Amino acid sequence: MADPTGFDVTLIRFVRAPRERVFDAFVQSAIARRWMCPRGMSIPEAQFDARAGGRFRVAMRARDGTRFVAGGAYREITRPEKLVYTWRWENALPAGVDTLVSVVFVERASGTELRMTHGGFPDAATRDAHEEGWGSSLNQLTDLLDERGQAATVVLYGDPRSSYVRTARMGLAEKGVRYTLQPVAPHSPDIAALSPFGRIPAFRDGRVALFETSAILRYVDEAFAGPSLVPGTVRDRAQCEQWVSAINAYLDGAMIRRYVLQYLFPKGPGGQPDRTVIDAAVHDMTAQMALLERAYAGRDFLAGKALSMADLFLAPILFYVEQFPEGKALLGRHPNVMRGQSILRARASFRDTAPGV
Ligand SMILES: N[C@@H](CCC(=O)N[C@@H](CS)C(=O)NCC(=O)O)C(=O)O
Repeated sequence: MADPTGFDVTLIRFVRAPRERVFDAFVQSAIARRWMCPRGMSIPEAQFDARAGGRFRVAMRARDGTRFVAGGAYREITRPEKLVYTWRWENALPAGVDTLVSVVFVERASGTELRMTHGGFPDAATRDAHEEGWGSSLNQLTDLLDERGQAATVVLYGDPRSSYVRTARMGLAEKGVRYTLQPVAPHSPDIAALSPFGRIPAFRDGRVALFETSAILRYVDEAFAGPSLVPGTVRDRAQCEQWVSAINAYLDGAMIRRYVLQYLFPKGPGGQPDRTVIDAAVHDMTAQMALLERAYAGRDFLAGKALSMADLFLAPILFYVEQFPEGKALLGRHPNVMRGQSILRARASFRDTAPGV
């Protein structure tokens, strides 16, 4: 078991899959290479010789090409109940030190409870790094074996009518990530636990919890395979960031908060939309739309040559703007913006996330 003088990681996970399958995922190379690394990494090489005295070796590759190689020897193999093996990094911390992994597989009514200990780390920092790494790896194991796939682990919290929630949903759809949508309202207790400002969306991937749509999309982009949500060049990436930031800081304020919400939740005399507020918002929106019109001149996307996070932030906002008279007229006078929006609106990620209002 774990070294009493060392620092240990203990993780308990429920996977909705038969115990034999979960056990085999730890010892069969073809399966292990599909999950035994943190999200965003890949496994170019894996050999598992799971028999008494046998060894394993697994090479992980990060996106920047850095390789991390671990290997070890089996100490106990009791299929499908228990597995104990040593773990030694060739080139990561703690380098050249044997640590010990012990996994107990407990059969439950609808799946398997996995109790894992990785023990014997020399300090809290390496223990914490392994806790995060295993947490992320076990997310991938769940993706692979659980009948709900990624939706067992990846959860988006928020009302699907929210433009920001739609942005996050579109990003998940563009990446091809399955997820569970928990339809919760801003400032509800569920959201308060995840998002200190009470705003939606919030996000969870196993033990990783995030708030702020751009942070959620950054994570989704790097943690999962699929087309990139940020452009490939330095200039285009910066331009994408510029638009995400401007949409968050200025466009959302005028277009959604001061314009659309004034129609949806009128605050004027007699329960009508407040004209003063709407007129002032339309004034600002006019300048913003002119800016977008120039940005879309001769191009289909806000940054680079393909869809990016910037487009995902803008499309749900302009969808709402177009539902109300001044917004519809304004968009009608900006053909470049409308061309960009028609391209976005034809995508499954946009169609499948229609807010239904
Ligand atoms: N900066 C946040 C903004 C999110 C946001 O404002 N969401 C709206 C719904 S579209 C919300 O939660 N509103 C509640 C409120 O303003 O208190 C993000 O990017 O996620």
